[in-house]
Amino acid sequence: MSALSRRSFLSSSTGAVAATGLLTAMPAWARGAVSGTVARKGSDVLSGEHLTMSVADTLFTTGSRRGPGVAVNGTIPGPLVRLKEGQNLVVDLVNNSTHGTSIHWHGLLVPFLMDGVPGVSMAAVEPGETYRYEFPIRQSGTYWWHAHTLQEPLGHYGPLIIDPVEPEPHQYDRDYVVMLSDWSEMSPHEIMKKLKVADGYFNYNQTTWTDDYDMSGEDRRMWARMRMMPTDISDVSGATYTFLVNGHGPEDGLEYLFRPGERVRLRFINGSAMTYFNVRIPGTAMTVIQADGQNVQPVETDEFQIGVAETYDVIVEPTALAHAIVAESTDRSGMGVAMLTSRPGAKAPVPALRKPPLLTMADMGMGGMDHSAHGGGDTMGGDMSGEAAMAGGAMTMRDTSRLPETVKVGPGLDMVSANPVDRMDYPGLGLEDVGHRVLDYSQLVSHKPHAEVRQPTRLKTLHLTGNMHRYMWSFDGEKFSAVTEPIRFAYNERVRVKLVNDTMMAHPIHLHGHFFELVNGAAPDRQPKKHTLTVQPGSSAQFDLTADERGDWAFHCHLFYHMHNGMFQVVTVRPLAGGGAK
Ligand SMILES: [Cu+2]
Repeated sequence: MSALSRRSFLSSSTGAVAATGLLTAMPAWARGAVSGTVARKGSDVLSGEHLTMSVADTLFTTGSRRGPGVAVNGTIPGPLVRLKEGQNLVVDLVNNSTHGTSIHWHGLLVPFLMDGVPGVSMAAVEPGETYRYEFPIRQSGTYWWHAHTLQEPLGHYGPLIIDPVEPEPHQYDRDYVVMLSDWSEMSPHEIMKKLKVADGYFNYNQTTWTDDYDMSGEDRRMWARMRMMPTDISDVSGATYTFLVNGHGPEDGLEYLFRPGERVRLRFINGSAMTYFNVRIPGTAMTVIQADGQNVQPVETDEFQIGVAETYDVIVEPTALAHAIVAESTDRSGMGVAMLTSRPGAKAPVPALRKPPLLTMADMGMGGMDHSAHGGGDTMGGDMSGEAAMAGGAMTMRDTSRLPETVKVGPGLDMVSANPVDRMDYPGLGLEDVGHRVLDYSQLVSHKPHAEVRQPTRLKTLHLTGNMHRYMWSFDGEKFSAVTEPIRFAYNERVRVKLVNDTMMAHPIHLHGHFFELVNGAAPDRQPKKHTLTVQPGSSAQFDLTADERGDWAFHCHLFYHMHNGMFQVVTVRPLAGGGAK
């Protein structure tokens, strides 16, 4: 935001104070009630050992859209919390809004009572209340914070950077946050209601007999018979979302300045409720140096997909006058845009939205099946051998006898992956054939070897399950409200967790309070550490976990409406009392 518009914001909020007669020293955002206050876009920086973060209801506008928002310290996103590894932190969370609130420190190693998940580690902070967080900072890297309540999609989130004690492994001249998010003028309650009524409500890319998708009539009949759509990629799309970069919509012209020849560090954080982004900076390569706050061996790439709640730090050395930073939603219904520019106002062309991708056999959990038996081709729009094979596929997809008995079969489960395979080397939907380099998980290698080299002593398998048509989501067929037992790990146990995705959507699975290591083909002591892992549609993915943080921890899909509709569990880490963990 420019100095000028900042000034006009300040003067207009002063006007509001005078008009309502509240001549206190409190700024408008600290008083709570909406009173027409519009959130400022972008973050201020908060540093030090004692911070105050005040939550307030607000309005938000972007482009021609205007609707409800929740601001922290007056901005969306809220403040950039910038800390130093080894310091202590005290945060007073002041709730001036009309709903329950909390802050979860995403990716931080904190005592579990400081983890900020209402219902698991604390009660929601009610309107008018203040809650004090207090914990030491034991790590460094790029993270973020967000509410674990319905306020999150409204704007209650912000970036978190912890500078390391040791010097950074890479040199750079500028250091910028690129926080991606999605905002709707429709309230989260309303969106949830619409998804319950019709899961395709926001899908404007529906297939019709007159569209120009590359599909045969046979394929179309097959998809129709399964009551599924190959374009069913995002539950909520650009039809209602505006995609934001640091709170700025595409029309706001957000700029990141550089001088030619400089090395620029961009810290990408996906703070969206529901949107996976494909990130490109046409005309310049990106060198990925950090994933989820952990340094990785540098990987040069031209594009990467960032799941909800993941972070990637990259270094770029731009050469042109300007480059567009493009964050295209995976369903290609819109994009977040900002300019990396060497001169204020200079712009690079923004590429057009690419054609929406189509789901494939692999996304249906048949990735490893012998396609030749069905006539070859692994896209549903390919040269499958006809309706009989399709009908067979549709039957296989509902074959619940393939599930272990730990999975509850019921109305909450409408699909089973017949042959889920590991897809760590998959770049993400629609990026298989873009004609340039795309990052995938198999390329991530820990920058330094880690000390933990124990082999896991146990394999814990969990199925990611759902029923698209009823908009029910779950682990092992049971939504959270029906679950009676947490997932138990013994303190210090080394366990391998296998996630099997029985749905046709990618789920970003997040474990609180820990890092786990992706089993991605890297040497055991170089497996990359992450806090959030995308399990690709119809696939399996494994991570190794050392359960070395005591307490009760949330474990959930980070797609907001999946979490709220059941894909949530509690992981309990306790010392063993007698027998072994189950
Ligand atoms: Cu999910």
